[in-house]
Amino acid sequence: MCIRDSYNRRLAELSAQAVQGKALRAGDMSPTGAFLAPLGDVSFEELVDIYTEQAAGLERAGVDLFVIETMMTLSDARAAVLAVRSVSDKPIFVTFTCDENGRSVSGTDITAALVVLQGMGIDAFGLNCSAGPEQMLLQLKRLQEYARVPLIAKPNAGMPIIENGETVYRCTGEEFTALVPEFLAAGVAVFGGCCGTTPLHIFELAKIVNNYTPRPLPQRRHVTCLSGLEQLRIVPEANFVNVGERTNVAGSAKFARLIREKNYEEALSVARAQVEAGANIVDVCMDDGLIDGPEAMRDFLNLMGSEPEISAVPVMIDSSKWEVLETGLRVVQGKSVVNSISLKEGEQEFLHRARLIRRYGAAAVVMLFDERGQADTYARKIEVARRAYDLLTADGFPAEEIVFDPNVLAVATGIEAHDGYARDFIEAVRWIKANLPGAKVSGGVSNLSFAFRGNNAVREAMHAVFLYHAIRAGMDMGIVNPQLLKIYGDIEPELLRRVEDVILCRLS
Ligand code: THG
Repeated sequence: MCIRDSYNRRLAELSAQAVQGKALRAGDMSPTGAFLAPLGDVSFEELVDIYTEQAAGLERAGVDLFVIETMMTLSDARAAVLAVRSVSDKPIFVTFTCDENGRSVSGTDITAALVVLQGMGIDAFGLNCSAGPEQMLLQLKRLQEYARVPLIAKPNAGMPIIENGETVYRCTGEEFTALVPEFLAAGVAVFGGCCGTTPLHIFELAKIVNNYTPRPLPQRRHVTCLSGLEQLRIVPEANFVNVGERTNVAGSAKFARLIREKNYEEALSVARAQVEAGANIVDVCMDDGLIDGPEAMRDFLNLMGSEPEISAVPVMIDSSKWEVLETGLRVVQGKSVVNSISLKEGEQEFLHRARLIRRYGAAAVVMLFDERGQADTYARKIEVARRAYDLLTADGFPAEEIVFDPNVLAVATGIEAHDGYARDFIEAVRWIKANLPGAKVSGGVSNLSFAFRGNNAVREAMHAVFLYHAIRAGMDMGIVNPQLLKIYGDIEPELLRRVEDVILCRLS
């Protein structure tokens, strides 16, 4: 029996004797002291194993709930939640510590952390430690806007003061509880103390809190929400979301060369350029015969995670191999979107993967593909979209976390059967938005113009015309090169007319 396991069990047993059934017992979990790669030498999988050992001991000792506290990075919190969920169905509370700007130590905005973790199914979220009750209240008010779970406040007894080389806390019990009514108004339903608090503080707290009942949970609109260090909320009235395509070894010869040569420094500059040019999400794909996919995905996402300007935005983890997607899900910061899953290998595999994605708290691109192949006509697209939507939502997958991709296929290839591809995509977008509530629609826009490789003027005009019509039909996001986006109104009229004939299939 290992030490962590028996230690936690013994503590839980002692607490059972002490409370005699008169109180709930929380199994407490906090940072391990080890840093995740690349800052330290612990891998995400090892961290999950460490937390699992602890959670298993606490579960065997019969704790009533799990309290994961003083979280400083989102990765730690995700690892701890995954660990608890692998051994127990008991409630999970998570609290972060943050600075006065609401950032965790690793830079994640706490509202982004809330969104990720509530997507993973935790039961309450909040803050502990941090910079005293006043600043904590400000941050809880920000959290309140997004919380679908009760909020937790466990402040220190005021700001720490150093006196004769020792840290002391000066807040009296009364001062400590002065803001409780405001905390309650901000939706806080769980109170406690942290550094410097004594039984007296908790006694004062209990006196006040016992006069209140928790407020009912707010009914929030279900919004598609992704995050890097910051949140990206895709509300219906939001602008079109650009997904940067260049960090794709299959879509960029330059990026492929940089990854093969392990020149990660310059590869990162490709990602940075995408964000600077306006990418709201970065698509990362390492599918190439000469590249070790899982390793490259892990290393590149880790490096992106240590660059705040890049990791501000969410990642779209792009691969045709499930192993690579799951590797990405483990290491990625924030709430990402997996690109992609489909019904290609049948319902069982589809739902299995969707459940795993949920467990990691990510959203999913669903390609309109089934056992019969790619949906290339309007009728096939809506048939597969309906089926995938019904299967996912019946299984508990939130509709707003489904991003359909109705397959942007190349037009004007010289093959007549391809002529209606863009029109059918646009009509499928319209149908999905009208019939599958909450779902979002995306597509790989540059695929459209593969027949015009080498003629960038035509390609850019095609993309602009396609986007103009697809966005009006309801397309929410697209994988594009944000550095080369042209505006519909700027296209020379003759070119515009001809390109529009092609896109809308107006010639046949
Ligand atoms: N749907 C989803 N994911 C996708 C696609 C999709 N991922 C990949 C792809 N399609 C979208 N990404 C790209 C990236 C680059 C290009 C096209 C699509 C592209 N590249 C140039 C070319 O091949 O001519 C540039 C080549 C170079 O610079 O070397 O066009 O549809 N869900």
